[in-house]
Amino acid sequence: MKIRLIDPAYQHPYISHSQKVIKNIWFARLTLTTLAALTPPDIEVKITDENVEPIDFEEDVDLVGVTGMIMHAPRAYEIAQRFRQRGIPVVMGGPHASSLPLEAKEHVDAVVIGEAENVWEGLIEDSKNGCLKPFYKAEAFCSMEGLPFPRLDLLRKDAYMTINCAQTTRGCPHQCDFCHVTHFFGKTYRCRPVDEVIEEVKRLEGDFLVFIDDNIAGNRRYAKELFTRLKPLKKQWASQASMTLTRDPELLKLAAESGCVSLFIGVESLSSENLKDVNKSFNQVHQLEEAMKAVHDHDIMVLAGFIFGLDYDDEGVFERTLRFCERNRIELPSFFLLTPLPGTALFQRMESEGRLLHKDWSQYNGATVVFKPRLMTEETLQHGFNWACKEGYSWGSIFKRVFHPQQRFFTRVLSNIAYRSIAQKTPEGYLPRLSRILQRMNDTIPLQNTRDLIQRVGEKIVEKKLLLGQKAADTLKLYSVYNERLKTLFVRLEGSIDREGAKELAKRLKGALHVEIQKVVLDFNDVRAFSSEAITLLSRKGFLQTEEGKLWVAVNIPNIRS
Ligand code: B12
Ligand code: SF4
Repeated sequence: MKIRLIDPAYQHPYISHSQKVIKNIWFARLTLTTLAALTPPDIEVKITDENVEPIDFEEDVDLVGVTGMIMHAPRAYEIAQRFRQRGIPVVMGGPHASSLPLEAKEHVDAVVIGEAENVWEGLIEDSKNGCLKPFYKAEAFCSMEGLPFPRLDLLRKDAYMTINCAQTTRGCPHQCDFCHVTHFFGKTYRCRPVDEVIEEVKRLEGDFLVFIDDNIAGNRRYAKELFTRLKPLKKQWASQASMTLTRDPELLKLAAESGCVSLFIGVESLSSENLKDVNKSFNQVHQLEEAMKAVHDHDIMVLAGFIFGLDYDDEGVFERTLRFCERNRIELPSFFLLTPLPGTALFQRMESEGRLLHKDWSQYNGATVVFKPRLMTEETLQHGFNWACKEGYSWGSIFKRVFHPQQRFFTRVLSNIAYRSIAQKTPEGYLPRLSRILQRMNDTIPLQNTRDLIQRVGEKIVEKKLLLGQKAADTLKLYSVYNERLKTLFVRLEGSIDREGAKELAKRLKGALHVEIQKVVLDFNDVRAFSSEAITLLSRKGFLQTEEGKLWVAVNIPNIRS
């Protein structure tokens, strides 16, 4: 019996990669090499990754297996159709088919839902006997012990940056709403025996490998043992980890000592409201800069993932995020558009709110807007994203992020050049019109005279003196968000306002006016101390109107008369 396993190419005008790019930055997934390893030895099995070589549709085979992420689905279905026209049965598995098995079944003879380890041999037997079932789903997740080593020998070694890939764990202890891993593996996080991983790594040629885990440090005890055992092998490795790794100095040090040279870390957003909204509050915004520094201090390169289009993102998010990357010298920023993947909590929410624009899966690629954003129009989100991708890999930005004395300087520059070649293919975008304004309106204004401030204690009660032991904040913080759909700028003030602070605030508010903005809502609820002069000044300038229908609408203003 002969089996051909196929990884469909993603055919898109600018997101699909050229052979050169694949050679420079891609590593091979372990999907088909794992399936091949699970195939009984008496069966001839071959792999075609259509990204690097064409499919022979005339080949004489008995069974075709196709995999695919969401945006590969249309191409996977085309491939299936071509083989089925010749009477060759096709089976499909992978993230997309596992989420939408009924849809996949319309195009193939059999669908494997979830992991293949416990069903693949049986499926092959059924295929031999001409009695394929429509669906195969293992009753439980497979054991992580004794997994066969992936058949890397079946890949075209010269086509990728590396084919040296291994997996140490499956799943992730977290459950971020947008992530498919949680849907696929449920709440499980399973680790392979360290001995087996070490044996597999030893067999890999060369001194660099990629652990394709979703979160290599999800179980600290396991990770510590793994890293300790990796040390003597003197390999260099890259992987993915959640931010929690950066908070464990011992683990981070061990990772570096064991050869970790780069980590993909899902930062996702600089807004704690966004992170909370997608169940990712364990990324703590106030610790982000420190976390990036901790990774850099161990000379580990950071590939930071950011998502644009979350519900609390306004049009200031693109510039803010890019400046964060530059300030924190993030070597390889990776920007994605929020993409609701079928099966995820995010998809369910977007669908129930009627916010999905369509279900053309080929567009669900992380670089095309496929849903209605909350605070922006689709156009603004798409253009802002395009701008960030291009600007993030402009020479100016690369210079700010990587040009300073550090180890592996050339590796950092070369990877940026490779990423730049992809970023340049992004269609033109623009920095949204209000971006600059929003940067100034999300800032901290230092105060000059906090001694005479009146403390605000409750809704109505105001005391002339500060409460015992309490000190008025010596800054005024501005948090602003622009809702493009409502054409309204919301400004939340936090801290204290003295006369000078009020003057600066008034200046910024006037400067924020733009033809786009039809209303500015000023919220004083979190102003804990103020001077009456400050309030009088703001009132005289017209910022404290409370009537609806005006340009300025103030809410929760301190009551200076009580
Ligand atoms: C490595 C990886 C990558 C690499 C891929 C490199 C390459 N050469 O393609 C990189 C980093 C480039 C990448 C990019 C992206 N990725 Co990715 N990636 C992964 C990752 C971490 C590991 C894949 C892997 O090797 N797994 C190990 C194998 C053994 O597991 P498996 O693939 O699931 O296969 C098992 C079963 O699914 C089943 N099976 C799978 N296929 C088939 C086929 C048949 C016939 C059968 C019988 C069974 C079967 O059997 C296997 C053994 O049990 C997965 C997460 C994960 N845990 O799988 C995400 C994942 C696949 N990626 C994902 C996404 C979204 C992307 C991006 C779109 C991200 C983005 N927004 O840009 C891009 C798209 C890139 C592209 N153009 O193709 C999602 C897919 C979700 C979905 N529903 O489609 C995943 C699940 C991650 C996530 N957080 O949600 N990715
Ligand atoms: S931490 Fe990463 S891998 Fe884990 S659920 Fe969240 S996004 Fe997915």
